[in-house]
Amino acid sequence: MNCRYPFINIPLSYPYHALEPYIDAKTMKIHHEKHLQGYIDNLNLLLKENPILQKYSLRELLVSTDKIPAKLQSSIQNNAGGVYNHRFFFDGIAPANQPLNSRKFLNKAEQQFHGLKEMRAELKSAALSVFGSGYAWLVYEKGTIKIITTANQNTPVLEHCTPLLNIDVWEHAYYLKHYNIRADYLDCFFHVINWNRVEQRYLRAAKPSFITR
Ligand code: MN3
Repeated sequence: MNCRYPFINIPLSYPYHALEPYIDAKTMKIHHEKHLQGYIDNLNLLLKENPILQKYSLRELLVSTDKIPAKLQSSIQNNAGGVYNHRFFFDGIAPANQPLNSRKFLNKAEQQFHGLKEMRAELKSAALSVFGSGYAWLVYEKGTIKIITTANQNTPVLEHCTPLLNIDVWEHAYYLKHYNIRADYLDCFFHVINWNRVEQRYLRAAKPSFITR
């Protein structure tokens, strides 16, 4: 994984049309080749102009805000956040109906939210509650799965929790297919969650020896 300057746009592990009919190929292509690419280009430019920051990984740029000069903090947050959030997003989805290898995460979620339907409803209502642009997330923190939201390209507080899944609710993620109807996009999104990836992230985070990094 390319996690240091210069950042490159890694090809997705599936073709753009692979998530049809739930997410259309055109939306996927523009999202990956224009939106994510834009954040990568802006981040590279920022680091080119500020070589002192080139030694930091993507994660360090987001977590070690004390090392970032005050005047650069919001541009770094927006652009490093845009790269992190989008890579995480594209890696958390996959063609529908993938066989699930293990159900440890889903069993935990079922137990915690009194059912998967309930977890999904809560996640959907969190995603609908994001005013303007942002993300809804499943995160793991201190033994618990939580649902949170972030605005713009903000990331969860990575020192304290491990992200398991994010839903991009910027309009560019769904406007071509669903126009302004975010709820319809969310119903489609639930078909393309890569539960095996969520499971891997969860198992890694839930290991007693796991240290967030
Ligand atoms: Mn996006």
